[in-house]
Order: sequence, then C-alpha cells, then structure tokens
Amino acid sequence: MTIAGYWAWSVWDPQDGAFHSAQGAGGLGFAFPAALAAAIATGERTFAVSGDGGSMYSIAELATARQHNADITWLIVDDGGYGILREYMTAEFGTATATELARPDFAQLAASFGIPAHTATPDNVGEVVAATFDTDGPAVVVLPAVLKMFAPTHL
Ligand SMILES: Cc1ncc(C[n+]2csc(CCOP(=O)(O)OP(=O)(O)O)c2C)c(N)n1
Ligand SMILES: [Mg+2]
Repeated sequence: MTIAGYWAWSVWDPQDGAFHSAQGAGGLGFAFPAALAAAIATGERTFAVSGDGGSMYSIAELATARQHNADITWLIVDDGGYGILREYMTAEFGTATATELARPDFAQLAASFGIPAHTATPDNVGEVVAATFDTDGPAVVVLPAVLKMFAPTHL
C-alpha cells in the first residue's frame, strides 16, 4: 500500500516472475514480511516495495532478514509521510493534516542491522535495485521521492 505499489498493481509487467499486492485487503505492512517469507521459502530473491509510513509496520523483520541471510531487496520510497493521504486531502480540501511523519533514516537503520543499504534517486533507482540482485543476502534501497498517484486506480 504505497503510491509506487498502486502504479505497479496497474501497469507493472512481472514477466516471468510473480507479483503480490495488498491492494485488495489494503493493510499497510504486508510487503516486506510477505516477500521475506517468500524469499526464505523459495530460496529465490524477492523484491518488496513499501512507503516510509508502511515500512514502519514491519521494521522488526530487518532482524529476520539478517538472521536468515534472506535474499530480499526492500525498496522504501520515502516521501516524508502518508503520501497518498496527503494527496487525497490536498485534492479535496486544498490542504492536508496529520500526514507528515517523524521517521528514521532508513538507510542508517538498515545498516545498523548489518544490512547493506543504498540511497537512490529517481534516475538511478532501477540500476541500484538491479545491482542488489547480484548480491547475497538482504539489501535495502531508500528512494527519497514524492510520487504522484496513478489516478485510474482510484476512479
Ligand atoms: C494497517 C493500516 N493502517 C492504515 C491504513 C491507511 N492508509 C492507507 S495508505 C496510507 C499511507 C501510507 O503511507 P506510506 O506507506 O508512506 O506510502 P505513500 O502513500 O506515502 O506512498 C495509510 C495510513 C491502512 N491501509 N492499513
Ligand atoms: Mg510515504
């Protein structure tokens, strides 16, 4: 449940891979633990995408990822808060309230668990994520960026 996930749910082609989303149930915090379980169960690298808000629901799983040396890449899109709610409120009322969040430095937090962490930009995030697929064990990629909603998802 993050803006990048709404885009992916609508337009991302997983090609030979599988794709799971919490879009139906709508619960924040699903992506990382679900992808972690898949990585451990299959032995194949998985890729999870969360927002900064949703990632805070499953930070503890960084320890699980480290402990099992799970082949997982976790992309955290950090837009400073509950971005989709910010966008809804601003569109409807011209301003948003209670959407801006105090939050950790996610790269430093991941590194403190002994997990390699990278900070990316919108221009190089594809390369940075792809490079983690050639590594062993968990990796975290943080993308500081404000993404816009894929509007047709919400019509
Ligand atoms: C368990 C749970 N709590 C609250 C919500 C309501 N909710 C839906 S999206 C959202 C904001 C998520 O923020 P973030 O993870 O940072 O993603 P962004 O919208 O910024 O891309 C919230 C609070 C929810 N869907 N599930
Ligand atoms: Mg956010």
